[in-house]
Amino acid sequence: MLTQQTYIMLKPDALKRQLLGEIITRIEKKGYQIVQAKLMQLDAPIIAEHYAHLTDQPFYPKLERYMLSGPVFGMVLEGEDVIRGMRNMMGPTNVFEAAPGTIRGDYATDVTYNLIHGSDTPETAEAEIKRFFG
Ligand code: RTP
Repeated sequence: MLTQQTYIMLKPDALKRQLLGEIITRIEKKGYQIVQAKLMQLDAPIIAEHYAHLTDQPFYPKLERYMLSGPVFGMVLEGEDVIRGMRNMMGPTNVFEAAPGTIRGDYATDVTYNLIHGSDTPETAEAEIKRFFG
């Protein structure tokens, strides 16, 4: 048993496309618990902190515009091996590699506008939960 927590963020396109309920239903049906959740409008500094590993990438301005384009829905999920489990449910960043049945594979058609973020390691999960929930 490896009960852990992860930070999941439904990005602005998920809210604009009214996919919040659909994605949350999948998470609940899988068996993960939502232990914290809130709607947030991010600003440029917190986006730069969250995507610090990408700020020098040519696509960063597009990523920043996307993340500023509307509210996001942040959640802390708890469950057994939930970090890996959610990354599997999300599918890879590149939507063209995301298999049907994954969230990105079923609903996203673009590498940037890919609906959802999930922590990739226990260390980033801890930092991200602290960043967005204090
Ligand atoms: P996330 O942090 O959002 O879960 O995404 P990830 O780990 O799957 O991927 P990462 O490489 O950290 O990229 C973060 C987000 O940047 C956008 N992106 N655009 N080539 C591009 O235009 C490009 N590459 C990445 C995506 O929104 C990605 O989720």
